[in-house]
Amino acid sequence: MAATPKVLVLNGPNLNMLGLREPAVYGRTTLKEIEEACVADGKRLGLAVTCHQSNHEGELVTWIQQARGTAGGIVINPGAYTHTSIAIHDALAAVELPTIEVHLSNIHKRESFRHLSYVSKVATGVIAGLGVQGYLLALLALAERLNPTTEA
Ligand code: CA2
Repeated sequence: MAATPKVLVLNGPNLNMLGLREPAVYGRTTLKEIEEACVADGKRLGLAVTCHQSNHEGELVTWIQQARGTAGGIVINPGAYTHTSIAIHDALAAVELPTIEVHLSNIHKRESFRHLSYVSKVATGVIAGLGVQGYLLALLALAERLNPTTEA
């Protein structure tokens, strides 16, 4: 039997505040609930999901680098680093893993400084504006690539 592919779910700065502040923009679901849903859905889709959150750019870069050779794909919501981080762009480009960029909010409907994403330039796909469902759709997209027999 083939080994279960590993997927890394990364969340960037301030996403640890989910469910605690600004529910009108980011919803009422906490990061812990999102991570639990990712692990459970991952299992259903035949993926071993590991989740991390950091408020530090370098820590996110290290996790991306470590995914090389250990994970089959990455789901990342880089938070505000989406719009600023060439370091995260470069790390994702270097590991060459299928990567789905997720945003809870539709960044294109918001302030113009959120319209540019450095991460989109190296992501396999981008999901924005679907809230928590975005993470689960991202896992489905990776499952179809990593376990070709997967069905929604
Ligand atoms: O829509 C998204 O998922 C974002 O990545 C969220 C980032 C924002 O900078 C991006 O432009 C779009 C911000 C995350 C902040 O999360 C908070 C959650 C609760 C309370 C305050 C901030």
